[in-house]
Amino acid sequence: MSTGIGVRVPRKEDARHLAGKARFVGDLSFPRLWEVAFVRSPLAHARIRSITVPERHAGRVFTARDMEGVRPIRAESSLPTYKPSDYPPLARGKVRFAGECVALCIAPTRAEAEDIAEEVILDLEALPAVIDSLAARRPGAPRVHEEWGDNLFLTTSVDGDFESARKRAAVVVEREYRTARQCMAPMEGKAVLARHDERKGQLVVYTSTQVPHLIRTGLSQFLGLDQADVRVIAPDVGGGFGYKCVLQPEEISVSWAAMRTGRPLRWVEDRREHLTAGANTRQHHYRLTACADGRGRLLAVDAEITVDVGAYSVWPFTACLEASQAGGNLPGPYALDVYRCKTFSVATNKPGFTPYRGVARPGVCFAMELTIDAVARAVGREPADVRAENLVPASAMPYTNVTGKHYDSGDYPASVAGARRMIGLDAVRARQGRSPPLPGGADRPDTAHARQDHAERPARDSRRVDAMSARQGSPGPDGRLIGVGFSTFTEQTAHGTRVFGAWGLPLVPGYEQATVKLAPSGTVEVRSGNHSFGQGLETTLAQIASEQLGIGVDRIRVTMGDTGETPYSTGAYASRGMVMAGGAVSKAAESLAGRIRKHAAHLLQTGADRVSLTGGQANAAGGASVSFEDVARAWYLRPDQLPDDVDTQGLEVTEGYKPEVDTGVFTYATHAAVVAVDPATGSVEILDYVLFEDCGRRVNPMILEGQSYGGAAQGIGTALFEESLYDENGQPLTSTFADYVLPGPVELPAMRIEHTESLSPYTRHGIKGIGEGAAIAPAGAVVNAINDALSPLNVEINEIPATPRRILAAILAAKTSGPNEDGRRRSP
Ligand code: MCN
Ligand code: SMO
Repeated sequence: MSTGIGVRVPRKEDARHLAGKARFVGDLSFPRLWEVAFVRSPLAHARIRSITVPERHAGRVFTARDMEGVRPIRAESSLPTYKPSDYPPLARGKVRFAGECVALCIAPTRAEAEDIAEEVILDLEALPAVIDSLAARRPGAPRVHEEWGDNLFLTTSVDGDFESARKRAAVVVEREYRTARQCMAPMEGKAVLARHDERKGQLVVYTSTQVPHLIRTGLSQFLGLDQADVRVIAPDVGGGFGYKCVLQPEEISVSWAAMRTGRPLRWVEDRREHLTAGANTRQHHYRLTACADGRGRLLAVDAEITVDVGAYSVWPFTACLEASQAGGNLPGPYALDVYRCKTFSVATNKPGFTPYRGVARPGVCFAMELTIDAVARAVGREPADVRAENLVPASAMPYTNVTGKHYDSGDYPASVAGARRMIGLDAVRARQGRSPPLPGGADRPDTAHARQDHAERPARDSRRVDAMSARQGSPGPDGRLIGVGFSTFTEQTAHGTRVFGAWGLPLVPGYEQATVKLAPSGTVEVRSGNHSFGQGLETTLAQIASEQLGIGVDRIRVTMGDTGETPYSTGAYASRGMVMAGGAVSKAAESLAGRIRKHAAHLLQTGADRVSLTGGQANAAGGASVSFEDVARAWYLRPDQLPDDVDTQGLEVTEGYKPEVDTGVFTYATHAAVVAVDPATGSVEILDYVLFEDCGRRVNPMILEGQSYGGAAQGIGTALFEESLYDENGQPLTSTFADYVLPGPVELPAMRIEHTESLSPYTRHGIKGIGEGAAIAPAGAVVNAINDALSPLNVEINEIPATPRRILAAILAAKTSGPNEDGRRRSP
């Protein structure tokens, strides 16, 4: 049976995960290994007057003063308005967020190290903190980096003739949107173990990362070491979601302390550290104005986007990445002629911003998709129709949009049609007793039409139909309101050099390399410097090699995550693994297949072009065959069987790869949700959820579905639950999972997924990335559904998460103060 491209091969890595044989940083052990605990700042903004270490702990506590010669993390960018920040791994002079590392304590156990940390005395002079990103933009706001004249890491702008488009518009929709600060909450937090290898004279760092080679580059840069003297190994990694694609200060300080003490040292992030001091992401604010004609066709969009970047810029992706992505991606899948945008990347006294699955696009998708629905309501049409009519049509592909993004292939409107069919839009509308909502509160349901035969709804799951019919109507018998919402996006994946270069990053990723080898035993080894941390790349890279070499994945060993064993790679992020590492493996495996055929041809006494590879054998056209083992044995152990002019390149190939056009390949999807909102409590239940998506050629459809379920689950967390809160002094308020609410199986709907395959013309096998995609659309779909449900109450939610508290507050405000001038009460 084939185990090549398109086959639902069970994940290779699961054999060890399910048997408890996986090894994470926390599982490693070395003689003399000690553990690390950090003293972290209790204040969000303060000058450090002194740090006092009790005499009895001398040699077990280190501060910035000890780390002579270690450079602060500094992510440079060539963008003209950008200001880099200096982020010392242990605070120097000042602290700029609550939770910033101030001292590193070591002891045989974590508990003992924490006891020592408790006894370190910090004398801090509190400074006023700046917490709100809009307030931080105002002149006179306290400054996070005193030497700057303001709190702006970066401003960007795109110009367009918005004003003349506005004059032509039949409707103008103005909105303010907010997305919450969030964290990623992977099962395994950050973890790093560093030791000095005496024999090799090498610093060896085991770290839970998506980007081992980048971490090596960063460690050598900031510790002042030659890259050859650093080896980074990412063992099993329990999820990353972007959090682990940047260099963390703890990676530097633990590495430094291991060299200083000559002792293996390990730090494992605990949940409180993760929730309060580690992972901060997603927080955007939008002012958005859209102009449309009387049918809802977009004429122009104007946006001001503020991203709350926190105190420091991460390396290497900088404080620029999020807002640059937001500004460039807001027009999304829409054919828009006029676009004007300003972005502000603002420093505040919160932990620095890390990329998170979808990078900026969950925010822009939310803002744009709510705007599309608002335009549809303004013109009194079905949002799904208005959405589909505004999308770039398939006939225009490939299409370069208003911000210069080059969409390679696809049929975006067909994804709306697909999601519409899957969710049964007409049946939901019939059940609601209203056709598309009308503007200005005129869309009250005609309750006479509220009862419908639910048999017409084409749902597979009869329990779901029952749940819907029990709650049908508007409001239904249980008082809940039903709503349906859509959300469409196109996502640039596997960005190439030009795209990263345009963001001015200190490193410009682009190509990828892979090594593929026929081992002496006749099995295949694949080596990639990319990493597999949950997304299944270990299996899908093997599938690509299997496709090219005609040997089963059970006989292919994939090695990743170790700079000592793999070719350089900038690593796993930007949904680039399958396209880039997959492309490199494909190319290297193809070359290797050619060499195997050549060697086999000698053994088979035929021409290489008459040899094919299947089932782990080289088969001559006439029927004779030799096994890969025979071929390997001939080359490695019995070259006397091969002619004198044998190709001495051998059976190990390293190839580099980048797509033919390297501006990224665009995956796209439409999600749709049906929700029931209880106007008495503000609670939301997702009754149905569908995804209709594309990622070009699917390598492993089963793994992909897992990617989509997981991504959508995170997106639903963004939509309804997750929020990292800080008080006005910058004190984190969500420090446990009791306060930071993650969706679990009870909150998540049973999702249904359909795939279409719009092959990319630019990549090997037509593959596009998809690892981030499903996290992008849920907030748009779910909140559009909530707003559809609440439309009889003239309530519109424009802030996420759409918690019961926010929904109730908006309903109450609509009741007490009536609708806004355009007939709706909005939040915020
Ligand atoms: N795949 C496939 N066919 C395709 C495309 C992808 O079978 N045409 C499969 C591959 O197994 C691939 C996976 O889907 O590994 C994701 O593909 P890709 O889009 O190439 O993304 P990467 O491999 O580069 O993974 C990174 C991506 C990102 S950027 C984040 S963030 C994210 C994500 O993947 N973090 C994840 N998915 C995650 N999944 C898990 N379980 N854990 C994370 O931390
Ligand atoms: S946030 Mo994913 O690592 O690009």
